[in-house]
Amino acid sequence: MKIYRYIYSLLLFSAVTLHAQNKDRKLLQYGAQYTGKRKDSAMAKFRANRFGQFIHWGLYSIPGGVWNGKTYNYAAEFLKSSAHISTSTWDSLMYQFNPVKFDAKAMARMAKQMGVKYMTITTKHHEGFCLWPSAYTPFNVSNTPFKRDILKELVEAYNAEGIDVHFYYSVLDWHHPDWKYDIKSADDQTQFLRYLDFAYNQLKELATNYPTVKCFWFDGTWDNSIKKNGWWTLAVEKMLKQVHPGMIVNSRLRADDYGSRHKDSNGEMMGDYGSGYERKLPDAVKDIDVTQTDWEACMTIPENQWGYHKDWSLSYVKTPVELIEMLALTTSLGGNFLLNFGPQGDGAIRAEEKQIATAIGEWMKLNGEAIYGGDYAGFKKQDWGYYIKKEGTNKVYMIVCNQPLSGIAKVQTPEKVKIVKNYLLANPGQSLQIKETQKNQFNLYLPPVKTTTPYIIVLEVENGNGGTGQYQDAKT
Ligand code: H76
Repeated sequence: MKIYRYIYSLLLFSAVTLHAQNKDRKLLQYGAQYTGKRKDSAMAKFRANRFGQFIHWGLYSIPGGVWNGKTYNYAAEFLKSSAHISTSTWDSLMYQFNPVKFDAKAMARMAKQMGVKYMTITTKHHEGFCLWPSAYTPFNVSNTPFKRDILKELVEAYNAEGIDVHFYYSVLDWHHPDWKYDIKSADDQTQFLRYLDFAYNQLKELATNYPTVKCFWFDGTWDNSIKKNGWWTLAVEKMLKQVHPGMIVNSRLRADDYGSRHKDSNGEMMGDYGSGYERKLPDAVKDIDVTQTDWEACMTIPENQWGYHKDWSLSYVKTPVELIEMLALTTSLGGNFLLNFGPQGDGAIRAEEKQIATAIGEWMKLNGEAIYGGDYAGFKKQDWGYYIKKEGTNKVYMIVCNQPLSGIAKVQTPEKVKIVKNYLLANPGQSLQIKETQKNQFNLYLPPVKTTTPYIIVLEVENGNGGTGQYQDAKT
């Protein structure tokens, strides 16, 4: 009898909470289109790629943060704003745009060597200048001394190296006369609708004329004007997916009926992956909820420079090992890591970026198998570094970033996970001694380190009880 009453009260309780949830749920026309992660092959490829190269290149690459002899220690692609330069003066930079050292094939080779599987290029940044010969504005590369379709050359060169290409597109546009930051009258909306039409046409043009593009990375969508026109963001998502089934868009594109961004008013992520982590990463202990959706973090090498800035000594510049650790952390939480490069105004890649690319590439060559197709492993985070589970295998990689002075790496296995084998990725013949210390807890005895970059221990796991079970939890 008791059990029936229990079941009955459970049913009653869940019926009541369900009802309450439904009542609180807002009916949305422009909210999330689905929940959870996409399961199709295009998204699986995006996810398995894990490591990408961001490229910021535009007219801002010419002054490189310096205007009339004065250096502005602010993001170089924001120089127009930080140095208070008029739109007509800024726009006339296009007549100086002649990147004679631009070599798409060399850039793609560098990216390949670095180990990225995709590249995201700024087709148009906030300044409004287009790297492709758009039919919708003369403010594009075909009207510069250089004339060539830079976007096409990049897409072809990267695709030839087997690297996917994604397009960054800024909705915010400092050049277009119909762009508005807010809508305060019917006239404002009429004007802004002209802008939205323009941007929609450009996006359709990009998706159609560069049909291998896999993903659109939207930016500059945070103003009230967009929040009040959430319908447009869904229209764009739908149009791009109509042009190419499998197309991927970031959450930053989207606003819903109430102006809620990234996540709709019911808390569901919009678009196909979260793109809120910019120049910062989640906390590997506190923020594991990021693993519930696909996501990507984008990162600069200096503190806050995306476009080329002449003087990197003005801010902290990350080392290759710091960047590798960021890549490992991101992968361990089921995210993608997009590392930014800012080519010079003449099209060359600065020496610092080349060195960083080389160093990361050397590491990726030996250790990349833990990154590609890597995912959240469900193990408790330990101080020595990060766990990465390899999709479709029985392997869990331990990326050791901090060598413990004890010489011991602690491992706590999740329920029903049994370690059957361990070895160094760099030397599969070498297994480490492992000792069970408590229930589901183990010590791995580490080799003395000779390396100055993170190294990897591979665990082969199977379903089963983690330990011998001889240790009981204390009763307290
Ligand atoms: C603020 C801002 C923009 N978002 C980054 C991805 C860069 O494009 C930066 O200019």
